[in-house]
Amino acid sequence: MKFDKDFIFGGATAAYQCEGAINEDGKGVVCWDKYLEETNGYNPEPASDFYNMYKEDLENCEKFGINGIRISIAWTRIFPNGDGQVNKKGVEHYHNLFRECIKRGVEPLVTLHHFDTPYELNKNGDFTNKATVDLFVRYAKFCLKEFNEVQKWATFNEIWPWSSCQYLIGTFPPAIKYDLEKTVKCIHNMLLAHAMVVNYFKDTEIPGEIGIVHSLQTKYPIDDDPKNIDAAKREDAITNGMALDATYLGYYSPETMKYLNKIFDGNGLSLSFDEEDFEIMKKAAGRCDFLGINYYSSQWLRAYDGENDTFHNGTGERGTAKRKLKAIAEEVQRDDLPKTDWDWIIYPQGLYDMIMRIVNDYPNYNKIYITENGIGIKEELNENNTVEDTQRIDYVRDHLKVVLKAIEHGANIKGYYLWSLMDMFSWSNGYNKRYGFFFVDFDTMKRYPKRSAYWWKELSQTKELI
Ligand code: BGP
Repeated sequence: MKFDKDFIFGGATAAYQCEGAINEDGKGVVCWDKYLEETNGYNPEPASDFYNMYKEDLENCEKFGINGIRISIAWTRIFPNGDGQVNKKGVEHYHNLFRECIKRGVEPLVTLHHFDTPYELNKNGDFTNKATVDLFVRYAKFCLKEFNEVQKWATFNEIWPWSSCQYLIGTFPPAIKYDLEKTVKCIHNMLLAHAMVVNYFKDTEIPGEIGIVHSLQTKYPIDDDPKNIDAAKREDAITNGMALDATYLGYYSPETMKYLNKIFDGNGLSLSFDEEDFEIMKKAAGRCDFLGINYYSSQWLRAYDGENDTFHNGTGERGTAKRKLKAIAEEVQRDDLPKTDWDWIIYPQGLYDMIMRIVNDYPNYNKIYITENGIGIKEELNENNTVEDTQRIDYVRDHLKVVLKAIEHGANIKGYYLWSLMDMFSWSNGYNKRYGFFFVDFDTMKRYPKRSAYWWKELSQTKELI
């Protein structure tokens, strides 16, 4: 059970969740700035202070064998309002950060949009508005040309969660609930923006790789009742099918359209897309260098035709999550499987099933990185100034085992980035859901390696999973 010598043993971050410095050096306003305080009651400042402490974090990476880092650029540091003039200080900051990565032997994989749309653009409809697509493409082109230290680019992080949390579940700003039309429009326009950026990257022959990061959970029917099988397919079509089809086919397959139409019919709506968008998507479909998979959990589903009814467990109080979506599906909590305090079922086999589905159904996927995987735990420092996070080690080991199995069965997987490199805040769950290799004391900003960091160091040296 060994990884190749060029396998990336990485750690993942996202600008808004770790940088802090939200008003420094000309940064513009992000849709979360006010929203977080007002609705969730916690502050994005100073987060993990990565803006000022990145040198220390990268030094830790080097010390602990972490040879890759997922970073996102904050759009509002480059174009403070999403539009207009370039903010030189923001540009300079990311040059310094990327240079430091290279100096430490920690290769950056850089995401252009990780849930942090500029406030004004989010207010005007986020990606449901095609004006945002054009502005995103402008910002992306600027970054791709400017930051030539970067060899690995991802356009978006998690189009489905970003769209559905804004417009369906209502846990991300502007917190609109149960608007299916907006949700699907947002997904589609982001997939279109991705394709436009990929085409630009390839047409202008920018060196390096470009890809996209999708959140992919396997959707299983709770039993073999045809109605429940149908529900799992509906859920799959809107969460996974749209994203994978657009990325690798350049259109939505007849199967995906069949289940999307069932969802829309069941909600008394009709579905349509601009045909010319598919021309752009088709051109990009074979040109995507890698797929980033974010995987935490899978879902079991049964048919549901009642009214929408959801509850987000953002506090880690077990058994409180609820998700029933009209004419899509109801999530069934399987009590026979382990889960986290936030009701996320732990199921590594779901990652294996997803990888093999991609390998079989989308043979032009090229290459996969596991761009996020990890477990959120309520943790405290012990008397030895560390955290004995054996639960995290077990979680990661079990997921890496299926990664190795998938590689053995023909999947081209080239790296794994733990979510998260160090502790940071979670969008809708606050600061007590910790994921990092490094414990962050949010009062002093001091970092402490957890047991998992030592385990990772050994793994990245030996490449052997035991
Ligand atoms: C992904 C996001 C990350 C991160 C992670 C953990 O969806 O890309 O930004 O937050 O999930 O999720 P959570 O913070 O909800 O626990």
